[in-house]
Amino acid sequence: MCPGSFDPVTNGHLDIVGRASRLFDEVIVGVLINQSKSGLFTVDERIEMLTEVTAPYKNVRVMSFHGLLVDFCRDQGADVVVKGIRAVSDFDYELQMAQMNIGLSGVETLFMPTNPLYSFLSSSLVKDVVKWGGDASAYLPDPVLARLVSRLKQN
Ligand code: COD
Repeated sequence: MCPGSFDPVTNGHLDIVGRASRLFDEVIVGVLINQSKSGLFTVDERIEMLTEVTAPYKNVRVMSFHGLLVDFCRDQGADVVVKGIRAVSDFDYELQMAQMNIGLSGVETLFMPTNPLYSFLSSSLVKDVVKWGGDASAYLPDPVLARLVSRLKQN
């Protein structure tokens, strides 16, 4: 299970999903439906983009979920959560979540070190770069960049 907000998916996310797809028979990308936080893209749009950019990985499927990640993992029969760690700053919170999740249900979390090319990359940072006219082409898959540019032009 590779969970997240993916608002939108970046090359950092994609790198983790691609590497997970080589380690596991089946990978689910779980997009959180967060009622208390509206994103730039709807959950359906995020799923569309994720489905397009993960198409080369034949064992990856994209789904949405709400509520607890561990419940979604149980429903889908997923017993490992894969998370990317960008820097030490990610680790504190990720460790708390991993320990809570194992306490709640026994689901294991596997931490993967980020590709150094993407270690500073986040969805919010790329949104800001594109909003102010910066070049984010190294950080987003082409179709995602195109949709982001068009969405931010509308806003
Ligand atoms: N390089 C590598 N990996 C990256 C990068 C990058 N540049 N950017 C992000 N990632 C990875 C990280 O593993 C990250 O966790 C994941 O991608 C998703 O990133 P985001 O930013 O899209 O998503 P988040 O951090 O908002 O997602 C948080 C979750 C949805 C995973 C979390 O809130 C959750 O599990 N919520 C469900 C409710 C729940 O169970 N709560 C209790 C938790 S203990």
